[in-house]
Amino acid sequence: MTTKPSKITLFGNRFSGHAYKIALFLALNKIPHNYEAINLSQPRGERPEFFRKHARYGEVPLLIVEDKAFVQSNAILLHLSQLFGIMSGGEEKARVNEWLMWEQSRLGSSLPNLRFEKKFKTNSDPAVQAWLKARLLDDLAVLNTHLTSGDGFVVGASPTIADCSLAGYLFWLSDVDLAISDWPHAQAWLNRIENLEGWKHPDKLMTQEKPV
Ligand SMILES: N[C@@H](CCC(=O)N[C@@H](CS)C(=O)NCC(=O)O)C(=O)O
Repeated sequence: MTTKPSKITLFGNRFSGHAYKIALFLALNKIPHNYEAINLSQPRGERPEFFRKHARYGEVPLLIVEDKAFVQSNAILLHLSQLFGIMSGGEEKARVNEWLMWEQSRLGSSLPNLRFEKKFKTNSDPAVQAWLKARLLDDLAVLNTHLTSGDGFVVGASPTIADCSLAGYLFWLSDVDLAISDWPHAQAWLNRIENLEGWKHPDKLMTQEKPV
């Protein structure tokens, strides 16, 4: 492990599961940090200047470690895991990385996009919702099947950054009118995450937020 950074700031939004992944990692590992809420209903050009300067793609999460900026949730998780020497999966690191890549292209795309269409978008196209829902159902089946075997977490018997990532949006599954109980192995795994010391629901973890 390199020297522990003394100043970490997470820029997030209380509706963002991608930001929650980082908040969850920091909470589970009791890593002191500041939290700054970004109002995503503001046009990109009107968001705080510091955020606009450092968030390369205009999105949360943005993590500032000392004076360096990091974006893209799974890249941030990888960086934090390396920085603190924790939750990397040890000898199974390649497997952890595999799930992080899958999350970005599948579950971390289908679920947030369907949730956005249903919860936040006016005049959402039912065909778009149907396409996203079909992908999401496939993704939940993949995750549930994977979790039928194994030692309790996505890779091995201890939580890794793959768990932080894959759980990012799942505590909000009811927002897309689905119940995790239909995927019992995924449900049992989420319960294990909920029982970890320091865990908080996304609605509780990113609270210093003005309503949007
Ligand atoms: N691939 C990115 C996705 C980040 C993302 O989609 N962020 C959304 C919130 S969940 C955002 O900031 N949207 C605001 C905007 O696009 O203006 C990651 O994993 O960090």
